[in-house]
Amino acid sequence: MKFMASKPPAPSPAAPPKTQPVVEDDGGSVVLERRTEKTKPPQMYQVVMLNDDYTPMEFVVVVIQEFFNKDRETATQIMLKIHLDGKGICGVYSKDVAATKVEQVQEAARQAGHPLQCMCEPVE
Ligand code: TYC
Repeated sequence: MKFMASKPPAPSPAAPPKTQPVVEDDGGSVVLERRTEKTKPPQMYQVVMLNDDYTPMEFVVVVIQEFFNKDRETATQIMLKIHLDGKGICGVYSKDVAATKVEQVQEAARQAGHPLQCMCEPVE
């Protein structure tokens, strides 16, 4: 007959998920606390377009229609707001989508030879 020199190591208990704190009560039972912290919504980013003295109004309207999916009326209102206030918000998106919109606008402006500028910034 064969005997083991020592007991095989007991499997270590699985670690509890960090989001669900585990508390042991007086009786030694394991109690899962109710989770009070909710998952935060992702940070959103607004694409802000800047005014300049050279880019034609019509070009800005077409860019806003094309890349920000606005109808002509809305695109015209946004363009005029930028023209009058110096800047304006074209749309609000997740970080990656906002960054892509900025690149698309910059590339369209570069190709057309206009100094149109836009950027994305976190929404407060
Ligand atoms: N100010 C420009 C003009 O008078 C028009 C314009 C509007 C340019 C919005 C840029 O983001 C802009 N031709």
